[in-house]
Amino acid sequence: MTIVDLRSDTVTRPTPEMRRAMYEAEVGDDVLGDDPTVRRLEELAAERLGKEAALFVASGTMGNLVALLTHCGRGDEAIVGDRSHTFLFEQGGMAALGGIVPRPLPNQPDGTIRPEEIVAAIRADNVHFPRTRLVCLENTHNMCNGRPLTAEYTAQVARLAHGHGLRVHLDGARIFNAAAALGVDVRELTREVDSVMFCLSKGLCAPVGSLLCGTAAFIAEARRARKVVGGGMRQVGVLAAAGLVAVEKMSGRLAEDHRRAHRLADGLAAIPGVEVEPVWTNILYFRLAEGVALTEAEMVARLAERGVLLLSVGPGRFRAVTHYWVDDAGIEQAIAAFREVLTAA
Ligand code: TLP
Repeated sequence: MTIVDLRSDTVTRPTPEMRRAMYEAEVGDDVLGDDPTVRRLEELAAERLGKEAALFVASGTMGNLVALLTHCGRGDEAIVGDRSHTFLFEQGGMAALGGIVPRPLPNQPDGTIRPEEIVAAIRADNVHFPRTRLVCLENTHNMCNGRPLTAEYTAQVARLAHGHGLRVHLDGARIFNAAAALGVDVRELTREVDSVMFCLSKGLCAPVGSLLCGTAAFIAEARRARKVVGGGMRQVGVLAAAGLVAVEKMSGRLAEDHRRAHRLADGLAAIPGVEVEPVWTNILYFRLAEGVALTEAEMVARLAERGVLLLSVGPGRFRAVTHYWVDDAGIEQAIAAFREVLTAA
């Protein structure tokens, strides 16, 4: 039976071309600055994201943490969306490891934070208050239906933040999905932000790694922060080699995953008992209608028996994510499996 793994785009395995590149990678000690493959990847990432420099890190979580540690000192405050990955799913690392105070503001359903709420949250200079240093945005917004933030919104937030002496960090784990969905060059989405992290290991299929991009001075400091969290890696060109293929070959094909997510949404919407939420990129959330006599665990298990894997993400709610290793036949298999499971229920 073919397995259609829709749990996340993080399940993507490296392509054969990546494995060959990994095997053949030229390597050196990257902490000493000697790994030519890592250097090439960092240069390529900086160039593609429109920034001066970039830093290869082990994961998206590490990239966001290193960015926070570099922008903020202990006791500083960072404005974050209350549904952002950084706030919800990174163990509060900014606070636990960096002494940085998260200031969560409501994420609107479209993934934005209202500019006026950002301005209102900025602390006055007062001995009682932490100092507001940073605004964090997320594009695409995972928990807000994978919705892309527009270049205009990002620029608006950056300008108002800069006007108040704050910096802006962008969790761009899926920034190439945002660019594909909006039909813009990725640089349009990153131009005004001070730092951006993007992941190689999600829709781009690399096995490991993320890049943090910003000014040369910021990246030099971030290199120190990466070292203190144990992220200084040695002959890591074996991983960067896959990352080069990811950026060069995989970043341009994501619209295909979006098309399949829409097809899956249309297929599921036609099945009684399924309530599909809007789809913007490769992330699809849906609910089971009231009256469907299946627990979340039963639903996941019955689909798994039919080779279809997805995640339950709350009462009656599920997430399915399309990616390189799910083709058109996989989408049809998933729709057929849903129909069977829900007809039997
Ligand atoms: N997201 C994962 C899970 O952690 C939820 C997923 O399956 O979607 N920023 C965003 C927006 C993310 O979605 C993720 C991972 C990260 C950061 C963290 O990346 P990693 O897993 O590489 O630390």
